[in-house]
Amino acid sequence: MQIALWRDMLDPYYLAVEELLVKFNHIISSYHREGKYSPIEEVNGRVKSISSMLDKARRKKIPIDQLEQNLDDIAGIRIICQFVEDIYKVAGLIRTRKDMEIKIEKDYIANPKPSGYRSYHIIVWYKVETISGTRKIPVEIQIRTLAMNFWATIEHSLQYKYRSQMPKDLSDKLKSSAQSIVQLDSEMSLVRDEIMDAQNSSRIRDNLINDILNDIQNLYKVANKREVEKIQDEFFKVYQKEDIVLLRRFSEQLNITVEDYGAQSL
Ligand code: 0O2
Repeated sequence: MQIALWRDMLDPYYLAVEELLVKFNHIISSYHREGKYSPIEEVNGRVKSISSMLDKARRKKIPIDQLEQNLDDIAGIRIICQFVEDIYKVAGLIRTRKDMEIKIEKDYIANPKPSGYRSYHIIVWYKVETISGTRKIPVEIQIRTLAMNFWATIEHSLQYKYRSQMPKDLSDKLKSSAQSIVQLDSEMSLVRDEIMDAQNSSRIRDNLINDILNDIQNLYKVANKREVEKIQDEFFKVYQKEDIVLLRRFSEQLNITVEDYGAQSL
């Protein structure tokens, strides 16, 4: 593969990353729209830089013209979760999808790397449609908690700085801080239900307020202005009471008014 053609070679990988980001972000927003806790906190993706591909090829003694056949992480997606349990939920979710075919799974949570690295990796086959036809390419999906990601980001920068010569006291410190991350993740798991409840309530409240404001705006187009202003004043009173039950009741009553006016889909 000539260097000049690398941009063409990478094109399908860019497409795969873009499409997968849309799909995983859609999963997050679907959970949120239903007022539910999302096992995915955030997602990001990248196509491996050419210099990082060259470094890896040199490290693993891969001939430059065989990079595509030998590198599974040219396209990479990173899914960040709040809790370890969510990681396995997301892995299960990926296994059920028809648009991703599992190639390899690596559980570095059950079997951490000697460095202390923890994360769940799934390499999937993913099809993209290009102007030259369908391409089936591997994509590496790394799934980890916020805490694991914090550790991996710091450790990765230090690895980059020291290459293969990380001072022993530093690598010992990283190994011991990896243990603290295990501890942190397991303590957070103990309060997972409580945290999920709190986040769900806040999301349900946000959704209710959004629905109410949408309804008021729709009514404004068709109903008597004074009546709408009265509804709005009532809403502010209910809103200030900070009571989700009252807010839900208000939203249900408002729905009936909106239906009476036929203003649901304005
Ligand atoms: P970068 O710069 O992040 O892209 P294998 O052939 O399966 O033995 P491979 O392909 O390196 O080896 O797979 P592995 O070991 O599952 O690692 C894939 C990616 O996981 C790495 O890509 C890193 O992103 C991450 N990773 C693995 N081990 C560590 C680690 O000890 N610390 C950190 N911070 N990340 C790690 P790259 O290409 O090595 O790096």
